[in-house]
Amino acid sequence: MTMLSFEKKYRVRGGTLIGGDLFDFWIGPFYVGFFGVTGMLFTILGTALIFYGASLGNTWNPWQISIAPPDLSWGLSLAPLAEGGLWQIITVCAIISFGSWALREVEICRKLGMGYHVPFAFSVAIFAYVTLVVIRPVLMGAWGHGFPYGIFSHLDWVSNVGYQYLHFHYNPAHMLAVTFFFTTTLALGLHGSLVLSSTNPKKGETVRTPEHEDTYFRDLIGYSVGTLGIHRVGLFLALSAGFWSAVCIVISGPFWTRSWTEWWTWWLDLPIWS
Ligand code: 07D
Ligand code: 07D
Ligand code: U10
Repeated sequence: MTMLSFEKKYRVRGGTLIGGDLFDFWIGPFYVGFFGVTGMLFTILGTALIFYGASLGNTWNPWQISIAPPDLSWGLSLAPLAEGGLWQIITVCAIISFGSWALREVEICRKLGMGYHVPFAFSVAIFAYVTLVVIRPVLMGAWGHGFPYGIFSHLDWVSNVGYQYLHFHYNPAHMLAVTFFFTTTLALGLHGSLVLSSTNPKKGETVRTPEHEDTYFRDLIGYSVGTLGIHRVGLFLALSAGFWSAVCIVISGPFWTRSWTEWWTWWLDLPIWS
């Protein structure tokens, strides 16, 4: 079935979570839905507020624009717009937009009768973001612990927060997250190259079967996880990377305030050494 006739067959009403038939239509290639409308509204509002915040600042250089969270002295209260209030409203807009995007994904899954794997996966990214700008600041008692919205300023935040704990590489959850990120790229590198090597042959040669793919890895490392299995492994690795990232930052401050190098003294304190 060509793509267009497939879309005609499946672009029918139903499966919405909210709003019934109200926004159950497509604009060009995009499914709209109730959450397409909320997503669009809050994206436009959030972006407009970033532009407003930029207009209050002293640069229009896109690399340097930055919307900072309130000063720590504001604690968990609402700050005036120009002193971090904008950051607070933009954060709310961002959370509603990302949430709407995830729920629009859910509605598309329901329409197509598919599993909810994609929205579940995106929810892990949203969880990491919410950990940075809501959960950790609330646990530490001030919105000022969130990161600023700017291309370079958010890098400064990561570096500064890293050095507050002297050596962020010694954070054990950061180690796990980094290892999962690296392993994800290894897995995608192996998967992409294996699939292309068997299904994209030179002119005149035949496409190889999944048995070829299985046998390749049996010959090489003695085991093949299988053609479905590699997608489970990939999803697990990628989501673990995001999950342990959220853990590594939420424990820094709320649960560990000293240098991460010091955390490892538990090893020297083990009774077996004495
Ligand atoms: C390729 C999908 C497309 C998405 C893109 C991002 C915007 C922001 C807004 C000026 C993989 C679109 C960007 C809409 C413009 C304003 C106000 C996804 C792909 C192309 N970061 N970060 C980047 C975000 C955090 C860190 C780039 C967002 C944390 C480091 C881009 C968030 C920490 C480096 C960007 C976020 C952190 C970057 C490329 C949210 C820890 C880089 C991103 C909402 C996670 C790299 C100049 C990319 C860079 C980079 C966006 C959060 C660290 C601007 C939207 C606070 C160390 N980040 N980031 O490709 O070049 O992602 O920075 O949480 O080195 Mg960041
Ligand atoms: C938060 C993004 C969510 C995005 C969403 C979607 C739009 C729409 C529209 C394109 C989580 C947004 C969508 C805006 C766009 C269109 C149309 C993803 C998020 C919801 N670190 N470190 C991490 C490494 C060091 C430090 C994570 C490596 C130093 C701090 C990851 C190295 C110090 C924090 C990671 C390294 C330090 C981190 C980031 C190497 C600094 C965090 C990935 C090789 C001196 C952050 C939750 C992530 C974190 C984090 C990797 C070095 C500090 C594991 C590989 C030693 C303070 N670091 N790091 O979290 O855990 O993605 O955040 O040196 O806060 Mg680190
Ligand atoms: C995978 C795969 C696989 C495939 C695949 C893929 C994974 C094996 C079969 C997919 C992978 C790829 C294609 C590879 C490339 C992808 C990446 C590298 C990932 C990164 C992606 C990007 C950088 C692209 C990002 C682009 C995005 C997010 C699209 C942007 C579009 C929008 C923002 C529009 C969204 C639409 C919405 C929300 C609804 C519809 C709305 C409109 C059309 C606009 C009009 C709005 C309305 C009508 C709503 C009303 C609005 C109101 C009321 C607002 C009013 C405003 C006021 C100001 C009042 O495994 O298989 O192959 O392909």
